[in-house]
Amino acid sequence: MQTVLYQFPISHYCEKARWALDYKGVAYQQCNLLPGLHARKLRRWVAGSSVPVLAMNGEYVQDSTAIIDFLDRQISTRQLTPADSAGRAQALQWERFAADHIGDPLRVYFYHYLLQNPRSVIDRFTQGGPWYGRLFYSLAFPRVRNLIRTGYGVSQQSADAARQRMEAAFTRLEEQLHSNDYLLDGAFTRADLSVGALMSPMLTPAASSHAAGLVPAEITEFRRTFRSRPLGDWLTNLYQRHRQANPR
Ligand SMILES: N[C@@H](CCC(=O)N[C@@H](CS)C(=O)NCC(=O)O)C(=O)O
Repeated sequence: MQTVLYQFPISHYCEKARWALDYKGVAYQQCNLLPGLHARKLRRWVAGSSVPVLAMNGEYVQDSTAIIDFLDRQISTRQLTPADSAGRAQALQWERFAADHIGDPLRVYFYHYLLQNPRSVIDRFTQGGPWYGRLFYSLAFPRVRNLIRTGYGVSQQSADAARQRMEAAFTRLEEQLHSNDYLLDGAFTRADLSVGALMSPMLTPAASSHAAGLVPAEITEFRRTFRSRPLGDWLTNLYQRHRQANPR
Protein backbone atom coordinates (compact mmCIF):
# COMPACT_ATOMS: atom_id res chain seq x y z
CA MET A 1 0.00 0.00 0.00
CA GLN A 2 1.39 3.34 -1.02
CA THR A 3 1.56 6.01 1.67
CA VAL A 4 -0.94 8.75 0.79
CA LEU A 5 -2.03 11.88 2.61
CA TYR A 6 -5.59 12.88 1.75
CA GLN A 7 -5.72 16.58 2.30
CA PHE A 8 -6.64 20.13 1.35
CA PRO A 9 -3.54 22.15 0.37
CA ILE A 10 -5.09 25.21 2.07
CA SER A 11 -5.57 23.46 5.44
CA HIS A 12 -3.22 24.23 8.30
CA TYR A 13 -4.23 20.96 10.02
CA CYS A 14 -2.96 19.22 6.88
CA GLU A 15 0.24 21.26 7.07
CA LYS A 16 0.67 19.78 10.56
CA ALA A 17 0.48 16.26 9.11
CA ARG A 18 2.74 17.16 6.14
CA TRP A 19 5.34 18.59 8.49
CA ALA A 20 5.26 15.48 10.70
CA LEU A 21 5.63 13.20 7.66
CA ASP A 22 8.49 15.26 6.24
CA TYR A 23 10.18 15.46 9.64
CA LYS A 24 10.02 11.68 9.94
CA GLY A 25 11.41 11.28 6.43
CA VAL A 26 8.39 9.38 5.10
CA ALA A 27 7.98 9.21 1.32
CA TYR A 28 4.31 9.88 0.59
CA GLN A 29 1.94 11.17 -2.04
CA GLN A 30 -0.48 14.01 -1.49
CA CYS A 31 -4.00 13.50 -2.76
CA ASN A 32 -5.75 16.87 -2.86
CA LEU A 33 -9.48 16.68 -2.32
CA LEU A 34 -12.05 19.34 -3.19
CA PRO A 35 -13.74 20.82 -0.11
CA GLY A 36 -17.42 20.00 -0.52
CA LEU A 37 -16.80 16.73 -2.37
CA HIS A 38 -14.17 15.32 -0.02
CA ALA A 39 -16.50 13.45 2.34
CA ARG A 40 -17.62 11.06 -0.43
CA LYS A 41 -14.08 9.89 -0.96
CA LEU A 42 -13.22 9.56 2.73
CA ARG A 43 -16.33 7.74 3.91
CA ARG A 44 -15.15 4.40 2.53
CA TRP A 45 -12.23 4.45 4.98
CA VAL A 46 -12.98 6.63 8.01
CA ALA A 47 -15.95 7.69 10.11
CA GLY A 48 -15.62 11.47 10.03
CA SER A 49 -15.28 13.83 7.08
CA SER A 50 -12.23 15.83 8.15
CA VAL A 51 -8.79 15.88 6.60
CA PRO A 52 -5.94 15.10 7.03
CA VAL A 53 -6.29 11.33 6.59
CA LEU A 54 -3.15 9.26 6.26
CA ALA A 55 -3.12 5.89 4.48
CA MET A 56 -0.01 4.01 5.54
CA ASN A 57 1.00 0.44 6.27
CA GLY A 58 -2.54 -0.83 5.72
CA GLU A 59 -4.17 1.67 8.08
CA TYR A 60 -6.21 4.82 7.60
CA VAL A 61 -5.53 7.40 10.28
CA GLN A 62 -7.74 10.47 10.58
CA ASP A 63 -6.82 13.58 12.59
CA SER A 64 -3.47 15.35 12.75
CA THR A 65 -2.89 14.45 16.42
CA ALA A 66 -3.63 10.77 15.78
CA ILE A 67 -1.30 10.93 12.74
CA ILE A 68 1.60 12.15 14.91
CA ASP A 69 0.87 9.38 17.47
CA PHE A 70 0.80 6.84 14.65
CA LEU A 71 4.06 8.08 13.08
CA ASP A 72 5.86 8.00 16.42
CA ARG A 73 4.66 4.40 16.91
CA GLN A 74 5.65 3.31 13.40
CA ILE A 75 8.99 5.11 13.16
CA SER A 76 11.21 5.09 16.21
CA THR A 77 13.66 7.76 15.04
CA ARG A 78 13.07 11.50 15.46
CA GLN A 79 10.38 11.08 18.09
CA LEU A 80 8.04 14.06 18.27
CA THR A 81 6.51 12.97 21.56
CA PRO A 82 8.64 13.29 24.72
CA ALA A 83 9.48 9.91 26.21
CA ASP A 84 8.58 10.81 29.81
CA SER A 85 4.93 10.98 30.82
CA ALA A 86 5.09 14.53 32.22
CA GLY A 87 6.69 15.83 29.00
CA ARG A 88 4.18 13.93 26.92
CA ALA A 89 1.27 15.43 28.86
CA GLN A 90 2.69 18.94 28.45
CA ALA A 91 3.27 18.47 24.73
CA LEU A 92 -0.29 17.25 24.23
CA GLN A 93 -1.61 20.15 26.25
CA TRP A 94 0.19 22.62 23.95
CA GLU A 95 -1.11 20.74 20.96
CA ARG A 96 -4.68 21.14 22.21
CA PHE A 97 -3.99 24.79 23.01
CA ALA A 98 -2.78 25.29 19.44
CA ALA A 99 -6.00 23.85 18.02
CA ASP A 100 -8.38 25.69 20.35
CA HIS A 101 -6.65 29.06 20.46
CA ILE A 102 -5.05 29.28 17.02
CA GLY A 103 -6.13 26.57 14.55
CA ASP A 104 -9.88 26.94 14.91
CA PRO A 105 -10.10 30.75 15.37
CA LEU A 106 -7.64 31.35 12.54
CA ARG A 107 -9.88 29.42 10.20
CA VAL A 108 -12.90 31.50 11.22
CA TYR A 109 -10.96 34.74 10.73
CA PHE A 110 -9.47 33.81 7.36
CA TYR A 111 -12.69 32.36 5.95
CA HIS A 112 -14.69 35.39 7.01
CA TYR A 113 -12.58 37.57 4.72
CA LEU A 114 -11.64 35.08 2.01
CA LEU A 115 -15.22 33.95 1.37
CA GLN A 116 -16.12 37.50 0.41
CA ASN A 117 -13.99 36.99 -2.68
CA PRO A 118 -14.96 33.68 -4.34
CA ARG A 119 -11.99 33.73 -6.73
CA SER A 120 -9.47 33.82 -3.90
CA VAL A 121 -11.06 30.76 -2.31
CA ILE A 122 -11.59 28.81 -5.53
CA ASP A 123 -7.92 29.33 -6.49
CA ARG A 124 -6.88 27.83 -3.17
CA PHE A 125 -9.44 24.99 -3.19
CA THR A 126 -8.55 23.78 -6.67
CA GLN A 127 -4.75 23.97 -6.32
CA GLY A 128 -3.24 20.63 -7.39
CA GLY A 129 -6.66 18.96 -7.33
CA PRO A 130 -8.84 17.13 -9.86
CA TRP A 131 -9.35 18.69 -13.30
CA TYR A 132 -13.05 19.32 -12.70
CA GLY A 133 -12.46 21.52 -9.61
CA ARG A 134 -13.24 24.86 -11.22
CA LEU A 135 -16.27 23.45 -12.99
CA PHE A 136 -17.57 22.08 -9.68
CA TYR A 137 -17.23 25.43 -7.91
CA SER A 138 -18.70 27.37 -10.83
CA LEU A 139 -21.91 25.53 -9.95
CA ALA A 140 -21.57 24.69 -6.27
CA PHE A 141 -19.59 27.55 -4.73
CA PRO A 142 -22.56 29.36 -3.10
CA ARG A 143 -23.65 26.12 -1.46
CA VAL A 144 -20.12 25.23 -0.30
CA ARG A 145 -19.69 28.76 1.06
CA ASN A 146 -22.90 28.42 3.09
CA LEU A 147 -21.76 25.06 4.45
CA ILE A 148 -18.43 26.56 5.52
CA ARG A 149 -20.05 29.61 7.12
CA THR A 150 -22.57 27.51 9.00
CA GLY A 151 -20.18 24.67 9.84
CA TYR A 152 -17.50 26.91 11.34
CA GLY A 153 -19.86 29.66 12.60
CA VAL A 154 -18.28 32.36 10.41
CA SER A 155 -19.58 35.92 10.87
CA GLN A 156 -18.14 39.38 11.46
CA GLN A 157 -18.74 38.93 15.17
CA SER A 158 -17.03 35.53 15.35
CA ALA A 159 -14.12 36.81 13.23
CA ASP A 160 -13.57 39.70 15.65
CA ALA A 161 -13.71 37.32 18.63
CA ALA A 162 -11.36 34.89 16.84
CA ARG A 163 -8.78 37.60 16.33
CA GLN A 164 -8.90 38.56 19.99
CA ARG A 165 -8.54 34.93 21.01
CA MET A 166 -5.50 34.49 18.75
CA GLU A 167 -3.84 37.66 19.97
CA ALA A 168 -4.23 36.49 23.58
CA ALA A 169 -2.74 33.13 22.54
CA PHE A 170 0.21 34.86 20.85
CA THR A 171 0.93 36.69 24.11
CA ARG A 172 0.64 33.46 26.10
CA LEU A 173 3.08 31.72 23.74
CA GLU A 174 5.55 34.60 23.92
CA GLU A 175 5.45 34.36 27.73
CA GLN A 176 6.09 30.64 27.58
CA LEU A 177 8.89 30.90 25.03
CA HIS A 178 10.48 33.94 26.60
CA SER A 179 13.86 33.71 24.90
CA ASN A 180 13.83 29.92 24.44
CA ASP A 181 13.72 28.25 21.06
CA TYR A 182 11.18 25.61 22.09
CA LEU A 183 8.03 25.35 24.17
CA LEU A 184 9.35 22.43 26.23
CA ASP A 185 12.78 22.07 27.84
CA GLY A 186 15.25 22.74 25.06
CA ALA A 187 14.02 20.26 22.44
CA PHE A 188 11.82 20.40 19.36
CA THR A 189 8.62 18.41 19.96
CA ARG A 190 5.12 18.03 18.61
CA ALA A 191 4.20 21.07 20.72
CA ASP A 192 6.36 23.33 18.51
CA LEU A 193 5.33 21.53 15.35
CA SER A 194 1.62 21.91 16.16
CA VAL A 195 1.80 25.57 17.12
CA GLY A 196 4.04 26.28 14.13
CA ALA A 197 1.88 24.47 11.58
CA LEU A 198 -1.37 25.99 12.83
CA MET A 199 0.19 29.46 12.61
CA SER A 200 1.61 28.80 9.13
CA PRO A 201 -1.06 30.83 7.30
CA MET A 202 0.41 33.88 9.08
CA LEU A 203 3.63 33.38 7.10
CA THR A 204 2.31 32.77 3.60
CA PRO A 205 3.70 35.59 1.52
CA ALA A 206 1.04 37.95 0.31
CA ALA A 207 2.23 37.62 -3.26
CA SER A 208 3.12 33.97 -3.84
CA SER A 209 1.36 31.95 -6.46
CA HIS A 210 -1.74 34.05 -5.94
CA ALA A 211 -2.07 37.61 -7.11
CA ALA A 212 -1.48 39.98 -4.21
CA GLY A 213 -4.86 41.55 -4.86
CA LEU A 214 -6.55 38.31 -3.88
CA VAL A 215 -5.42 38.53 -0.27
CA PRO A 216 -7.97 40.60 1.64
CA ALA A 217 -6.55 43.72 3.28
CA GLU A 218 -7.60 42.53 6.76
CA ILE A 219 -5.48 39.38 6.39
CA THR A 220 -2.48 41.32 5.08
CA GLU A 221 -2.75 43.69 8.04
CA PHE A 222 -3.13 40.81 10.51
CA ARG A 223 -0.03 39.09 9.08
CA ARG A 224 1.97 42.30 9.20
CA THR A 225 1.07 42.88 12.86
CA PHE A 226 1.92 39.28 13.68
CA ARG A 227 5.30 39.43 11.98
CA SER A 228 6.31 42.46 13.98
CA ARG A 229 5.88 40.44 17.20
CA PRO A 230 8.61 38.25 18.77
CA LEU A 231 6.41 35.27 17.91
CA GLY A 232 6.65 36.17 14.22
CA ASP A 233 10.44 35.80 14.40
CA TRP A 234 10.12 32.59 16.38
CA LEU A 235 7.84 31.09 13.72
CA THR A 236 10.14 32.10 10.85
CA ASN A 237 13.12 30.59 12.66
CA LEU A 238 11.23 27.41 13.52
CA TYR A 239 10.36 26.90 9.85
CA GLN A 240 13.94 27.54 8.79
CA ARG A 241 15.39 25.14 11.32
CA HIS A 242 12.88 22.30 11.38
CA ARG A 243 10.65 22.34 8.33
CA GLN A 244 12.64 20.67 5.60
CA ALA A 245 10.43 19.38 2.84
CA ASN A 246 11.05 15.75 2.10
CA PRO A 247 12.83 15.57 -1.27
CA ARG A 248 10.45 13.59 -3.44
N1 LIG B 1 -8.97 17.74 14.71
C1 LIG B 1 -8.74 17.65 13.29
C2 LIG B 1 -9.23 18.93 12.63
C3 LIG B 1 -9.05 18.87 11.13
C4 LIG B 1 -9.95 19.86 10.41
O1 LIG B 1 -10.63 20.68 11.03
N2 LIG B 1 -9.97 19.74 9.06
C5 LIG B 1 -10.79 20.61 8.25
C6 LIG B 1 -9.93 21.35 7.25
S1 LIG B 1 -8.91 22.52 8.09
C7 LIG B 1 -11.76 19.74 7.45
O2 LIG B 1 -11.42 18.68 7.01
N3 LIG B 1 -12.99 20.24 7.26
C8 LIG B 1 -13.98 19.58 6.45
C9 LIG B 1 -14.79 18.58 7.23
O3 LIG B 1 -14.61 18.46 8.45
O4 LIG B 1 -15.62 17.90 6.58
C10 LIG B 1 -7.26 17.42 13.01
O5 LIG B 1 -6.43 17.82 13.83
O6 LIG B 1 -6.94 16.78 11.99
